[in-house]
Amino acid sequence: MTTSNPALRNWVDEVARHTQPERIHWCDGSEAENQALISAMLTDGTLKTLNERWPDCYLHRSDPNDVARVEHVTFICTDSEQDAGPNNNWMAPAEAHRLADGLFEGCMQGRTLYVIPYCMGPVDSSYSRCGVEITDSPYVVTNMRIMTRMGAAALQRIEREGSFVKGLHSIGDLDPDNRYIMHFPKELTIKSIGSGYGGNALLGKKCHALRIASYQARSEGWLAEHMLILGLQDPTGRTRYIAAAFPSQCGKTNLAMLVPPESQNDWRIWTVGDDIAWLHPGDDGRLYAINPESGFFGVVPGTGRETNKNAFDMIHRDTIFTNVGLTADNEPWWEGRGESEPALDWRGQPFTGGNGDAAHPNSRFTVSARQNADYTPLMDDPRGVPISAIIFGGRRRGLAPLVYQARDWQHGVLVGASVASETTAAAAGETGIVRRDPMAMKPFCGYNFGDYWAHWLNIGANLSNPPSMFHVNWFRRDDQGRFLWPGFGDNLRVLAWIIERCEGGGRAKQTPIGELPTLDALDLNGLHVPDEDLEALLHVDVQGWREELDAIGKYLESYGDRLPQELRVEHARLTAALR
Ligand code: GTP
Ligand code: SPV
Ligand code: MN
Repeated sequence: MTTSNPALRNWVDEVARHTQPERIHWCDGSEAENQALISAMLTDGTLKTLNERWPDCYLHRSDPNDVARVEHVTFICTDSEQDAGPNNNWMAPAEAHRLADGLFEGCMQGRTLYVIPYCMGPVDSSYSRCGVEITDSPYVVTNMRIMTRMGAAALQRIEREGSFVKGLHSIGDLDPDNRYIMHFPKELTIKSIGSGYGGNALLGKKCHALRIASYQARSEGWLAEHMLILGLQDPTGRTRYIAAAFPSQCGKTNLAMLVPPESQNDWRIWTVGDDIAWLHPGDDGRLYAINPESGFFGVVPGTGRETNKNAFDMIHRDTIFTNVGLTADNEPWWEGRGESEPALDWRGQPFTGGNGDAAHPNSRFTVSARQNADYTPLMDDPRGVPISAIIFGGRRRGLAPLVYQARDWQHGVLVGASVASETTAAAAGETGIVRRDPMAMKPFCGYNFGDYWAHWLNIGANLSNPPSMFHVNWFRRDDQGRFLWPGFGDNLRVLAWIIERCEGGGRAKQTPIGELPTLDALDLNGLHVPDEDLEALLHVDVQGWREELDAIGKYLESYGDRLPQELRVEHARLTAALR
């Protein structure tokens, strides 16, 4: 196989001359191709089979120094440093190319170069965008086949349209000192070397669908966001769609496929997406969302029958597990699985209980979205789904209440820009540190956050029927560290209030930070939350918020003259309300 597109042909030739692979394979995405890759990976130990209760499931162990995204070596290479902004690491494009090209030189000797044409979004949608990833990792190929529309149909679209994002990837020598994830937004180019893990290596995901796409979206009038998309069908059968931005490992996958509690089992959830949303203004003045992905690369630990039954069930067949433990009878094991015991940890070492986690805290499953019991064919609708509410959230043990509503879009943009959350194992580095993570996009926005907030304000100003905006926090704790809110399926109780608010109903009280449910507003039928916990969850700590507003103000001002004036006005308004 090859291509009629000269730009693609030339690029593959040029990369092959430079990286010197032993052979070149153009991926067609077929089942036969996938099976051949899996057999080869089973032979060389890249993948391991699991026992017969886990049909067509495999375990992959990544290099122990390569288990998460690496933000400190992720670069946005715009001409001017200002355009990347204080939210990104910046390198001049020429210097970045020189550095990357040096590392890529001859790096595929003895390996196969795979050419992966893919489409982010339904192949027949005008909102979708194509890319081609070149990689020397067959593990990346099998993951990209699940996560994107990969192969012949994508290549046909590329040949028809002529444009595509170029993503060059090699696992290199896996030396952390030789690891770089570089983005050249103007050239629609990504160069990633030295990692075989997740968002560092599956270039369609964070590199293309967020960093490059957010940059493109700004000039084209849409938004590329780190958001889940779900449909919420109420007992009358009416479905509304919401999009929610939570930072990495803060509950998107879980919310996107939540199982309603017993007392609300006449509600139904439809999962449209669990990680990325591309949002476009529609002709009717509403915002429409597509999920550019076709699978889930989800956090394994915590996935249990009680917490996330849909995810638990869907990962029992046709699933790639990365960095989980193993039981003595060769089943995958992770913290929160709730059955049996680990014999080996994620490195393949005997598990003694004293040497940390059995599954790595950022261990992941890769699975087709079609295996989810809440799958909806609307995932493949080229028009996307109309969004009624946008929800921001973070992981915070204090301060941020369970839920509050922003007055309007402009206030909502300030709420999104102010998101703070504890760091998690999704990225290398210390966990549990509260940091600003605006719109959950801190690691993913391909340009200056000041310009990004201006773009958000602009999008909202041009919508005659914009989504309502909210903030949630499922992660409030008491002094002993116990979660105050049960979370998971019970989060539906909060979503139901949000939908009521969107339709002009729902009991709410005015507070300086926004509108909160009154103590009797949430449907808590069948749930026991002690009164004092509910009061704490729905309390606005005015002194704490004054300090928070100070910190937010300083953070926003660090964007200098790129900070939109509207956010200064909103911030001043909130500060006054808290006085
Ligand atoms: P990325 O894939 O990294 O973008 O993460 P995500 O936002 O999809 O997070 P995910 O749903 O995988 O959840 C991350 C962790 O938080 C898992 O261990 C979950 O079990 C846990 N979690 C999710 N929702 C809740 C909740 O409502 N309450 C509590 N306490 N934990 C939750
Ligand atoms: C995240 O870290 O937000 C993820 C996993 O969804 S990764 O694809 O590795 O970015
Ligand atoms: Mn994510």
